[in-house]
Amino acid sequence: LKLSPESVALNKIESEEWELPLFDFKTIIKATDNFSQNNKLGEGGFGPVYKGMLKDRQEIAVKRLSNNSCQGLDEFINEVSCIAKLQHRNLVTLVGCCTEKGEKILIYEYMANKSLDSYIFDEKIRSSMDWPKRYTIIIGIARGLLYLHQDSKLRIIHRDLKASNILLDHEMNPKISDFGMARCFEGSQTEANTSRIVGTYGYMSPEYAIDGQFSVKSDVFSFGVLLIEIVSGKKNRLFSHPDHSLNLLGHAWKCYNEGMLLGLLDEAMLESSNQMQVFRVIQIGLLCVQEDPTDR
Ligand code: ACK
Repeated sequence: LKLSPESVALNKIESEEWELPLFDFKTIIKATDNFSQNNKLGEGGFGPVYKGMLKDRQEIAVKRLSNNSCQGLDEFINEVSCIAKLQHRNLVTLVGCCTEKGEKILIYEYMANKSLDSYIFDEKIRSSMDWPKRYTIIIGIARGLLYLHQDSKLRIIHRDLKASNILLDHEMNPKISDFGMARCFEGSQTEANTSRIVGTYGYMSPEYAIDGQFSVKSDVFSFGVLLIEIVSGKKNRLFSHPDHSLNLLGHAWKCYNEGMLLGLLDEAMLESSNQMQVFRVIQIGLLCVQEDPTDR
């Protein structure tokens, strides 16, 4: 019997290696009321997301991958294998999955306040986000990212960090979501090259957008763009095309020091006036995306 790589990967997901509950299709259907429009939360990159509830009344988000692309299956396997091993208060928790009947379904904790995207780019809603709240969100994202990069045993590069992939729970705590494009580094590996560039242009570092080279630094670049967006409320058009990024920024910041990032953010929070805090956060955002001054 020769198993296709696909079925080997699925068998792996179903084995205990991932230590995740496998839900049967009936349970999922029931939980989501037949995947109806009524409980659809939205449309993600790989298919619709529905709201559901488990037997113990825990609210869940059910991500159902569209069945028509094998690209979807790769991403599904990638997402499960990556996130199943992760546990952090600033990462959306994967509750379980289902691979029955050719389905590829991921079950996540439900995030009551949707994505950061809807808060920062809507002027009316944004005015309800005061500075302490914005800082809590910024620090939370930084903590989640640091966990991915260094605190979890794996070194994970998210590769698609952006406002719409930051979800907010009922207390407005931010959690990084969508690991479909993430890559795990093994051993002493610190960077990789790919010919298949995935992610979102506005947030991509030049070396990744142009040469397909990625590392923790490319995530930090995206984090910098995100910081500028949270502070300014504007989608960063400056970086919306890779050529622009190249012309305007040259090489992305090369001297990323993981410990430094949280320290700088903490310092910014200690500033005495709101105005100074905003200024410092903009500085940090720019530092994340700017040319490395020591690289000349
Ligand atoms: O901005 P949103 O309302 O938040 O619209 C998108 C949509 O599904 C497609 O990604 C929402 N979504 C994704 N995952 C979750 C989750 N775990 N809890 C609540 N909503 C979610 C996302």
